[in-house]
Amino acid sequence: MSNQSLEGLRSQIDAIDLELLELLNRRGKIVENIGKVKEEQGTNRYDPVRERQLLDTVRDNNEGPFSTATLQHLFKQIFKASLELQKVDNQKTLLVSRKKQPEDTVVEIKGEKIGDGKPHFVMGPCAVESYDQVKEVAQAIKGHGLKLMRGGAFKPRTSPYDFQGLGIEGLKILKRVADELDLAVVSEITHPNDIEVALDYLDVIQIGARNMQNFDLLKAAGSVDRPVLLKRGMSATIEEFIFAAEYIISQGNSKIILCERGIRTYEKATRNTLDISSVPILKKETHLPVAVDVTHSTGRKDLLLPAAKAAIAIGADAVMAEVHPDPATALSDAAQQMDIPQFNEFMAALKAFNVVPQ
Ligand SMILES: [Mn+2]
Repeated sequence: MSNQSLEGLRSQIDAIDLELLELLNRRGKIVENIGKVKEEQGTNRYDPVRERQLLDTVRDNNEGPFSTATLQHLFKQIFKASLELQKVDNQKTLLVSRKKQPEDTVVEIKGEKIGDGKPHFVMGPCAVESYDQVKEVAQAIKGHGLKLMRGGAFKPRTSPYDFQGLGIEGLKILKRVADELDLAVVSEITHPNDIEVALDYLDVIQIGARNMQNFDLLKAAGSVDRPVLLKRGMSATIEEFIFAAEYIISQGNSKIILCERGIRTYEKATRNTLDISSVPILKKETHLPVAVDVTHSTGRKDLLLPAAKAAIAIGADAVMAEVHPDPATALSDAAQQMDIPQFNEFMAALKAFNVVPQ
């Protein structure tokens, strides 16, 4: 075959490629319009029956030289790309999305403005054990000019035989101590039916890692006017985490603080793997403030300070850690809670790091 005819054939291919490109994008525009119509109708974007019909049409009309399987594979890729096109469109409409609201959400809790650009701290024991225990930690928190006190009353534990928390009694202790010292209480609620009761005792409703996809609980927390601290599930992707927050905001409550608390990986040197890069990703994708729980992500006292520095440096709005007057006797997470002198050192080191208001 002469060079000239080869060039002629190649220019035919070039023209067809341009035509294909134009046709694919024309198809894409129609797909976008279909997406809009489906959204108005509230119908599902993915339609397997329609896709089957299209694949059958390819089979019935294929005259070669490509095999039907090859062509069906190529068309499957086109269908997949079309769905992706609609997905990007769909994400624009998420209420937690930065595209929906470009400015930061600031969650105000008794004067503390989480998301105002300064680091905030949520400190306190893993579990509420007694009034005296909570009071001692609360005084140390107050001593550092901090406002937010955490403490677990409902404790979802890995083993059903481990300490399950004091329940409502624990919430009452937290509330009493917080009132005495003008602190705000952050505590976990594990059952949708307890959300209403929690309003009497809590300034922030925490939804724990194990409940991140408890959709009834998310909806219940979303239907009240109280800030929610939502922890990332231990095996949840960032996308799943964002959708969990969307469950809350979709019910009307936009006072949400996202909390990275480490994810499960093969690494055993730490209790979980602190996914530090999730912080800027979450802040980029959503308008919500982001906290980092340095206790449960690392599970190691010697890593609390470097992890807290990293969290603040990468843009976290709050750091959460556990403090207990006598960690050795704690009913849960004994190994990883700071005692009060360690907590004082932790705060002093962060002040020296020059990120915490003096
Ligand atoms: Mn704990």
